Amino acid sequence: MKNKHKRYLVSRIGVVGFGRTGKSLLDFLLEQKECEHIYLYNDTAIEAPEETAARANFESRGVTFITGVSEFSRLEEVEIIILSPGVDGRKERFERLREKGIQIISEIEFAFSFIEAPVIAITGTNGKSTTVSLIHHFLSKNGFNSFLTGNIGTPLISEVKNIPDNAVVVVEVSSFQLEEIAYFKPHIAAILNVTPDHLDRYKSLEDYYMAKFNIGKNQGTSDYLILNDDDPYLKEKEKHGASAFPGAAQKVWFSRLSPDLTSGAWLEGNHIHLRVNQIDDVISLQENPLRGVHNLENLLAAAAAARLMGVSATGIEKAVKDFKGLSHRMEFAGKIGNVEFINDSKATNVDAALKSIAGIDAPMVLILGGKDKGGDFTMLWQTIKEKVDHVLLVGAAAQTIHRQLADLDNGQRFIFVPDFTAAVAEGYRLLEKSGGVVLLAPGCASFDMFKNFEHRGEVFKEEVQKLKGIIHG
Ligand code: UMA
Repeated sequence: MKNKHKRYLVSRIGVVGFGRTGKSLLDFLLEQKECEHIYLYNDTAIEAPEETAARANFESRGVTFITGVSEFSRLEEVEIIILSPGVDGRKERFERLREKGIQIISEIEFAFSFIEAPVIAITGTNGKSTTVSLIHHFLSKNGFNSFLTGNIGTPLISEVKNIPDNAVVVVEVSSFQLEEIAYFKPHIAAILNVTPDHLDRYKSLEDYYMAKFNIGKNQGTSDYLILNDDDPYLKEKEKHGASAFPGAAQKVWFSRLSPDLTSGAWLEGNHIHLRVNQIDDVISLQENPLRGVHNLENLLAAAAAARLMGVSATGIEKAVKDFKGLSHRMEFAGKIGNVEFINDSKATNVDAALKSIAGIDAPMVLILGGKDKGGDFTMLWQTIKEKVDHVLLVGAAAQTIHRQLADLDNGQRFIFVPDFTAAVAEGYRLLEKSGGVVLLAPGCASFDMFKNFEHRGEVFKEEVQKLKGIIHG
């Protein structure tokens, strides 16, 4: 085992959070002989039947469970703590542990210490999952042994032992995962965009954006950082010169709107023009299956990353054609008569909802609401006014959204609905005569009513199918 692999293997190690990440970390740590005492801390009790079974299994393998905030100080017994992304390591309680000399790292930092293969890491407020999936598809279709992991759903640590040195690791990283990194160093990184999100966790937008900028902080001059030239914040930062972005990577800019970039990736009509390392390539998007302008940005970033990794332009062009879009991202959820239902449950913040709405040109009913993350819904007003006939408000944030938006329109467009059964039925009723699109682009997290955004999207699709059954008998 190489030295860097040993960096975090200590005798007394703690994992915080008993979700997907925590469980994968425990599985991995139990196989490491250096880790003699493994602790799992979770703020809340572990009570759901499937969770208690998982806990019993880990306990039988030697893991010590500590649950409940009153027990937090027992983490003082460990040398290193690995955090799940949902756990905010910048809170005072973790500061106190740091003062006692305990090292606190994120799961991607830990997992990275075991990886020799090149890593492509993608962050950004929106578009991350589609972009990593595109890159993975471009690589896999062109003979690369690519692994797709991270925030998209599979913790990086769960793949580590399967990754040979000649593979390429494509990892979606969230700002949460980037908060506690020390050596994490992708060969190719991208910041797709930065717009307001997660303001329930961050003190300010700047604070949130800086967490994302961490992605490049360890990159050297032979690495690449792909950046969005159309993003006002990133563009403004660029004016600060070499110090604008942490790290020393070569910058590769992409743009959907400016055909006058002198290098990087940009759109020319229905083509992507790539100029990386002084080589020009053109990729046709004639058979691009992805809906929405935001997906053009994802394609530009993905094409640049794949090309930098050595995939040919022809190879990328061929792969674009048979890329299957992801579930819950502008996904076709069914059609009843002339009413089409689109599931964009992954639009969990205001900016993502804005882009979803902008991508549709038809009479529209929008389903908005869920768990508010401190979003500014007034940002939606202009687009709603131009494109949306009615807004159905659902979930815990319904009143907040109504307060922010209703004054602007005497409340005319807004209808409260109790659940998704009612939202689907009402959306259909409103568009039954004219035809159009019922768009689920909630602009909020899902945790008020659902397990996660996937669950919310599945329920939406089921409700559409149920209504279809009722109407068509
Ligand atoms: N917990 C605590 N204390 C806290 C917070 C959580 O004890 O302060 C416990 C919870 O009780 C629970 C566990 O931690 O038992 C959950 O941990 P987690 O929230 O980190 O969830 P995981 O299941 O490990 O999933 C995480 C990511 N979740 C979050 O970032 C919130 C998943 O991203 C990711 O797919 C997964 O790791 C694998 O890498 C989801 C997400 O919503 C999709 N991400 C955000 C986004 O995309 O906007 C960043």
